[in-house]
Amino acid sequence: MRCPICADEFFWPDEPTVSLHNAEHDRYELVDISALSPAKQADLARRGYRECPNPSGDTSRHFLPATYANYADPLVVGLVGASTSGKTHLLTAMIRQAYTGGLRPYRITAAALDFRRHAHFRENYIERFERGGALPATKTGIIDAADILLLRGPGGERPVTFFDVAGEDLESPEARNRASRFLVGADAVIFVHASDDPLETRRPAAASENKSFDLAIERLQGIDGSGALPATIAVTKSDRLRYQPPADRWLRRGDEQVLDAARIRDESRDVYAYLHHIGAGASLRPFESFARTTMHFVSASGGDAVGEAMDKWFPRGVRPTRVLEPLVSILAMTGVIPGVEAEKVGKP
Ligand SMILES: Nc1nc2c(ncn2[C@@H]2O[C@H](COP(=O)(O)OP(=O)(O)OP(=O)(O)O)[C@@H](O)[C@H]2O)c(=O)[nH]1
Ligand SMILES: [Mg+2]
Ligand SMILES: [Zn+2]
Repeated sequence: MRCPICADEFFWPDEPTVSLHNAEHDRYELVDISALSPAKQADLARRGYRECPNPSGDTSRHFLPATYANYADPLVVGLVGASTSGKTHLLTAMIRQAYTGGLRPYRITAAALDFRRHAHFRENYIERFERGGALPATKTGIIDAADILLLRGPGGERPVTFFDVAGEDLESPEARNRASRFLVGADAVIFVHASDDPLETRRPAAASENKSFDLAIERLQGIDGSGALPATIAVTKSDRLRYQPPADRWLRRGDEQVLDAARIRDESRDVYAYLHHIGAGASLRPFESFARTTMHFVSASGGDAVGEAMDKWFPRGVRPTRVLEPLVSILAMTGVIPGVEAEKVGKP
């Protein structure tokens, strides 16, 4: 199997042990479960971890949920976008909504697979976001996943690992940048472009350059079969476009309740026209580079934050809009949402 964290392939031995996290000492302890009843074994496996043998040794020690290898077809989804483009807010709003039943129209439920990782994500991201606090910039040099969920639905059970690293690392041309290595194991990519964002990204909105997209595409193209990788472009911070066609009409729709490939194609066409019109042609490169792509207008917070650098908040609270649409497209293109309609998503 392939480890979702370090992207190395390794053999997962059938050992009767799991590592349990000891919170008091903040360490993992190896427990032999062979003498326990099957019910207790299953319970400990659900709560326990397995250390990745870390074959290339290019990552620090890391642990996977002990049940990870029980699932046949795990997914790794990465976010790519410039620094302050809105990746972390979008991922937080997306995972939050997936948890609160947002994928119900597709008969998919979401649960934590990695309980410790999810508890951390909940406390530090979801809860802060729900209180109307802006989230801090992601630290550079992080080579770890944000969260690992288990999605259950008509397509079976699929673990989904999300990567959200610092835009600065994604924009760094340094060869073999460790933080962007997740791309090597990615099954799908969410490209994040901030609409109307000259202030925060410190570049004119029209400048047709998108280093993070270019570098990621270049890196992905070095991998066999990467052309078939499903990708979606999320134009986030679209709340700033809410009175502007064509974004207004999509934002007003709110969350969709059915999968409709033709509607997704219409939205993609509108996003394409928008990006083209503002001269952000470079942000359309994923569309040209991958066989299956969709594009969406989204807003994580629903409005601008106020305040200073480390202490920013959303004065009217947060109102995520259409944040699940990029994820739903990815789920359709990766078969997590099965069926004939899903098979049409992202195709011309
Ligand atoms: N108006 C509006 N502002 C947003 C939205 N999402 C994020 N922002 C603003 O954009 C800033 C940056 O967002 P982040 O999610 O931290 O961006 P990032 O891409 O994760 O940035 P790095 O971690 O530095 O790569 C936030 O502090 C917010 O002020 C949105 O949906 N609407
Ligand atoms: Mg971030
Ligand atoms: Zn690993």
